[in-house]
Amino acid sequence: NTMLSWQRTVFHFQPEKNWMNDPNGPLYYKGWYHFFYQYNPKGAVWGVIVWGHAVSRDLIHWLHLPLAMVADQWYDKNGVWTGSATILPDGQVIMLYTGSTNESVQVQNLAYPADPSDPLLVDWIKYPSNPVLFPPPGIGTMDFRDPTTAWLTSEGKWRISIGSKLNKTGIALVYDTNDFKTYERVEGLLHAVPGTGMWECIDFFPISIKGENGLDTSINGENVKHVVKVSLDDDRHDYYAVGTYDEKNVKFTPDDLKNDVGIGLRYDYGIFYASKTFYDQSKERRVLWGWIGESDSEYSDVAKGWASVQGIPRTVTLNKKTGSRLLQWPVAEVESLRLRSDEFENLKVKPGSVVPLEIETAAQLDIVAEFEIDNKALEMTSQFNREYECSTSGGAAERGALGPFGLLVLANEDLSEYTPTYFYVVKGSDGQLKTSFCSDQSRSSLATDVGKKIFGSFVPVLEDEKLSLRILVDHSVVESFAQGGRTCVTSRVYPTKAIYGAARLFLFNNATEATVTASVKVWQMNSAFIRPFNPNQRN
Ligand code: DQQ
Repeated sequence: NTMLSWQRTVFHFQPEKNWMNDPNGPLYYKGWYHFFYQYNPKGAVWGVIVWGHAVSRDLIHWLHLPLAMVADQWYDKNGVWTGSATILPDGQVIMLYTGSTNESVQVQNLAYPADPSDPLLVDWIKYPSNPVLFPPPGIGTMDFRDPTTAWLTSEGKWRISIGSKLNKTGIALVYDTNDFKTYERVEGLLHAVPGTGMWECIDFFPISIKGENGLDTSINGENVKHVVKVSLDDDRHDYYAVGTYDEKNVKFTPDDLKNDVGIGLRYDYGIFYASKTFYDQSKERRVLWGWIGESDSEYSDVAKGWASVQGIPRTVTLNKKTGSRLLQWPVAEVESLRLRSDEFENLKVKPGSVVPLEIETAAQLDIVAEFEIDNKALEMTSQFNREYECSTSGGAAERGALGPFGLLVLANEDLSEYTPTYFYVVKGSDGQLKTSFCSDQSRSSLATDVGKKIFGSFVPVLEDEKLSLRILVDHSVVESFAQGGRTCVTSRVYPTKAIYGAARLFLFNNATEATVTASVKVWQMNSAFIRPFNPNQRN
């Protein structure tokens, strides 16, 4: 259906057609990045899921390969569900995934490459004695899924975690194994948080306190903290906490027990789910993949013949300046898509104004911007004793003394469609400034069957820091990062007029008191030409 073809992205990963969901088993092998994903080859809605597969040299330019695994065994007849890769010290690749059996029981299965000498890992073998794990006593047969990448214990065993729930408590079960074929349940739970419900797609990884480099999943010890991420089935968001992993007691303890309630920070305050990291040994970094679903109607998905994209892979580091929080940033390779750029320096944007930025087109952009509020307004503005919340606010239309201001992306000429991504600053009753970073979908489309929520959250801003943001715009995806990636917000928007050459970009300031000074650099982005692999290209 060409009617909706402008919604297709050009540099975010997506299959040629049909439904996609979770990222699966990402890894780097013999010069290639591998990406597997939950895929329904039969249509644009979730169904009997198999594993799609693509490869890339740089995490951006992808080539589609044949399906890696299909639902052809009794133990995965209802779906080859989410799983993770482990690379053993000798280079062997182990894949563990959840199968939904012919009776919809969730079991764990083992698979491995048929030909380890093939850098493309085209063919996969399912271990003949699958399943390797059944739901343990006391655990619901449909509450046992998504094995993590394995990490080594100091005894030299491999350890994995699997998500589940006990009543309303989300839990991370733990198993040890020597050979990935037989497993031993480890007493206790890696982590558990009452009231959070089923934990999907657990991710567990070490993070360096000092360095900027990522760490292999098995690293532990001094100068290392750990991250637990869970995907909450009940509210469809990914939450994490930074904390300490006590190997002996098989226990993760979050640093911030008070504010985090165990697992309170979100990777992304917009649409981003079932995410998973991997350690990229070629560039010594930890890279995060996350599924960006649709927020239009299922009817539209079927009409356009596809659903979902993946976020641009993000490097993940510990935010040294703000403590137990992560920084996420699009992998540097995405910058290879930058074409021509336009720069706008020190523009004064007055309260209540909209300033067009004259650039070629605005449907495929990488935007970097900085904002400063004038000092007089900061001093004069009165204190506020209410917390500002992006999601319950009036969005970009709600005016305060010191916000909102930012950019209108995917806007059309007469502003009947636009998606504001912005800061909103309030002076608290203690005189301190508090900054929120939001993305407002409420006027993003004239269509009526699409999500129009306002997303966002608080972003820590240190003294003397300017407000800074980065936005990747790709037709129907807007991925936004504030303060170097302390707070991230991803939107799906479905403009009907602000498309292709008609899409425009504006600065706006809807504050009542503050003039802001803005500097913006905008790149036109090339397509990543994601396409099927041509065997003649092999080498
Ligand atoms: N998606 C998979 C499950 C996982 C869920 C099924 C999360 O393994 O729990 O497609 O989106």
